[in-house]
Amino acid sequence: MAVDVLLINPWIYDFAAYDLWARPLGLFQIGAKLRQVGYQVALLDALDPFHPELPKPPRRKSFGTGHYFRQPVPKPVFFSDVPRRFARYGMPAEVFKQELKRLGPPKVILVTSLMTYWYPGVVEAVRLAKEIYPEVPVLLGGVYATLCPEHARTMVGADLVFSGPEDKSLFKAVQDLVKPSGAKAPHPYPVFDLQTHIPYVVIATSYGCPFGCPYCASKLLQPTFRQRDPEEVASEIEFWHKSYGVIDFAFYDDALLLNFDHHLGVILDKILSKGLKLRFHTPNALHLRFITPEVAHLLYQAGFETLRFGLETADPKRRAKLDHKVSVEDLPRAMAYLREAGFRGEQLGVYLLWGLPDQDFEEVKASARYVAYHGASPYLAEYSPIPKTELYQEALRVSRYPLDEDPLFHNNSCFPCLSKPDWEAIEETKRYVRALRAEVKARSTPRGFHLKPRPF
Ligand code: B12
Ligand code: SF4
Repeated sequence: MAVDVLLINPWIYDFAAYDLWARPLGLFQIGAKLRQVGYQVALLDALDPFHPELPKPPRRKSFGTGHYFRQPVPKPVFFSDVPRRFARYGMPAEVFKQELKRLGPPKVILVTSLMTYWYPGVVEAVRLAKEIYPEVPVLLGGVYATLCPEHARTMVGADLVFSGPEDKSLFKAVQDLVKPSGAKAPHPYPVFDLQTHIPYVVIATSYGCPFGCPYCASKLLQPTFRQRDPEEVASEIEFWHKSYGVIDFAFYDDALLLNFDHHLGVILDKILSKGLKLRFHTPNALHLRFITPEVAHLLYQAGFETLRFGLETADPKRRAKLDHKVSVEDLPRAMAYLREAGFRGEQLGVYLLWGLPDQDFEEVKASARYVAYHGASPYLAEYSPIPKTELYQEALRVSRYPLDEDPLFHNNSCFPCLSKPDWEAIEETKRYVRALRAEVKARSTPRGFHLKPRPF
């Protein structure tokens, strides 16, 4: 049957990229809704690590994560001061073109976008789609299209650009362009089954976040916080497990633990009562303040394998300016409960932001040491300045790049907010934090962990 709607997930152009439970959930949800009303939907995932035509299969790691296929590409000239190689992650362009042809001309193409600085992959995907099917309308949406709509309208070459959470206007636009062929949807869930292989499934049990951290775009992307019906989420998880044998599930929520007793608690009770043996991961950070002994126990029982929390910094002065979602005292308490419940230190990661305006690496190391002292594994997350967020004005002031001129400058790996990055010191700080993680792993016991915190 001819395809009505083709969904495209574009390439990533970056210094580094890793499939850490990364799937284009928004696009897959739209595909599900279109299938529900009778559209025949197909997927072309440029990042597909399992595509049979890849010249070399990328290495895969535990719990469904792994590498993408990667081809070195010239580094944008203004990154000449960044001593790292640049690459395109995903299938070779030839394979992408073959796939476009194999799937046949669709009636409409929907392209998603994620990080603002990954837009070159979006431009390329739209260009190739237009080259092969010049008559087919291309619609663009997603995070980049929402955060940088003017840039997307001028640079990408899509026929229509949608900003914000997918809304009725998308479905109206699709309906105006093509009538559903009447195909029957196999199920109502995001279209993970259109992939070559399903290594894991990602789930959002809620949208948005009630907190308003100055560096974060959550409110711009989803202005109101909304939680889904827990029964419906549990059924979705059960469906993927029973129908496709999926074991690993990653949550994409910005505030997964909020209202725990009436939300995630209910979902996990359902999973346990059905006797499902699953593994859960939270690559997007959880809130330390919501960890109680009961929460920790239920997370452990239900099979949470990888937990990540947001602390951002342990430095009191910066915390006062930067972060109100947790207090620094939440860390020891939460870690004690989690360890008591049975988690090991290497399962408990705590994100620390670095590369912030006017931040030095000693502060970063001291925060990492504070985290390790309490038996958790510190993970460094480089700051990416996002337009229209509160901290962006400060980023504009300190950045060595004209941030407003090109979203490429939002790339976290180039440390855009350092006026003169000391790359040696950056590598040394990374090594320092890696060594702390190794120590946490080596010395992790249920009773705790003993490292002397360095005073601030
Ligand atoms: C899950 C997630 C991740 C995952 C990976 C996700 C993936 N698919 O690859 C992980 C945890 C790995 C990750 C990593 C990072 N992330 Co992240 N991540 C998110 C998060 C929380 C959710 C994205 C999501 O899937 N949402 C759910 C779906 C349903 O929404 P959606 O895709 O936007 O789709 C909706 C609409 O956009 C629209 N839509 C989507 N596609 C289309 C297509 C069409 C045609 C239409 C009409 C509409 C449409 O409809 C959907 C339904 O409403 C967002 C924050 C957020 N709240 O969105 C940050 C976010 C995207 N991440 C961000 C950042 C900073 C990062 C990191 C740099 C963090 C760090 N410092 O390490 C890394 C970078 C990774 C890298 N370099 O490889 C920033 C963006 C930065 C930027 N400049 O763009 C965000 C916005 C968070 C923030 N701080 O504000 N991330
Ligand atoms: S708590 Fe997390 S998701 Fe919510 S605003 Fe802060 S950083 Fe963003």
